[in-house]
Amino acid sequence: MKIMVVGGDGFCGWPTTLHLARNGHECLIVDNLSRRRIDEELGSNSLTSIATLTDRVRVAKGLVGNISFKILDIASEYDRLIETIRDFRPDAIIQFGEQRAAPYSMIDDRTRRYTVDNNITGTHNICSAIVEVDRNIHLVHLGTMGVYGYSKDFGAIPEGYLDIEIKSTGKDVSVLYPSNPGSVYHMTKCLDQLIFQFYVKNWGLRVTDLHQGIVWGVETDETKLDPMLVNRFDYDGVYGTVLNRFIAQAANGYPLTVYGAGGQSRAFIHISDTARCVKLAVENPDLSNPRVRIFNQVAEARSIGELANILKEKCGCEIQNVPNPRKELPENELEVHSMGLRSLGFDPITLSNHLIDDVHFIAEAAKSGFNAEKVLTSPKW
Ligand code: NAD
Ligand code: USQ
Repeated sequence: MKIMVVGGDGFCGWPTTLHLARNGHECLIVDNLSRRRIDEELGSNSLTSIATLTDRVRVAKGLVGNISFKILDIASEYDRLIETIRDFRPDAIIQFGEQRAAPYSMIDDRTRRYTVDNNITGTHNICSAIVEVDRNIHLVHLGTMGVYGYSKDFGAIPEGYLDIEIKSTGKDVSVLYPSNPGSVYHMTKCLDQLIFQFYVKNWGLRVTDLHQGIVWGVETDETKLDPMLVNRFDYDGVYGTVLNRFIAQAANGYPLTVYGAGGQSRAFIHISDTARCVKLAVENPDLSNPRVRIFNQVAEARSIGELANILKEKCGCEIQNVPNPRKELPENELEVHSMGLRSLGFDPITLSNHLIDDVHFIAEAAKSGFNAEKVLTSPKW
């Protein structure tokens, strides 16, 4: 298949592109390199030394498969976007290209507005361009578990739609799960859902929205093929996600920064499974589905305190409970359905000592890049 990967230079997009190309797909990465620029703006860095996109793609072409790239901002360069889709004629477009850090979206007025402008306009531009070029292009979008909130108020979290009975008519209906975002970033993913609903209803677009949990891990079978293919590894207080942060902290003798008492439960998935799940979704479009197809892309749910204790037992590190900079439930139960991807063959990797060792090894090897001053940098909201 011909696949356009928007955001293919990022943490999830890069290993996914490699995985698709290694499995015979022709991939075109579209990225505006904004994530690399935000590193400069925040004075933060990937723990691993990532190669330039030009170098990554050159090495990948020789070792992995058919990959090319184009530097393009999908939010502000609509004409170039539509021209690129016309020229490349993809069977599928994968949309990873959004500002994805909740803390970044809550720093100030500028980052709130940037996150909304970038994410909503970019995603809408893709939908609009598909209408003009070819409505059969399958759009696969990376959503988030955060669209649901993280409670069991409506029982276990279903895949996108909630079956309810309307009291006044006694009728059973299925509605989009009530959105409950916890940050401006998560709010943009809720708004994306409405864009998809309308484009599917009005123009019959084919859309799969993958509500992914927190991704952990760094390397995949493909990124390990050459040091130039290494994936980025964020550990700072704005872009680092919790388990990777804890592993980097453990490797550097920094106490694990549990926000509050650690009773928050979240869903997790390993980076290798991100790549596998996206490949399953792309290779299995559902032509007959009259509505947006929504899958929960998660392997397991764990509490933050539980994660910290697993690492404490393994590495003998200390745990430091710090005041929670976020407005979120101090504790919650979480149960998530994920039959959609499993029915396509997803067999999730779950947290294991072996895998933690893998990431810990990289965090140890990249120790010199760890800047302790960048750990507690989250804004408060
Ligand atoms: P990332 O920031 O590492 O990668 C995003 C990429 O998109 C970057 O390379 C960036 O330069 C590019 N980009 C952003 N705006 C763009 C624009 N307007 N035009 C072109 N390129 C643009 O993020 P990630 O961790 O790889 O996440 C990818 C997607 O997966 C995001 O949409 C995110 O919401 C979703 N997701 C991530 C996680 C996670 O734990 N990392 C979990 C759930 C969902
Ligand atoms: N947390 C800590 N200590 C830390 C960092 C975080 O206790 O040092 C806690 C937070 O308070 C939160 C949880 O860990 O309760 C998760 O935080 P996170 O930064 O790992 O994840 P989050 O902000 O939710 O965002 C990440 C990705 C985002 C994706 C989301 C999936 O950055 O792109 O959408 O995970 S989910 O959380 O399932 O909505």
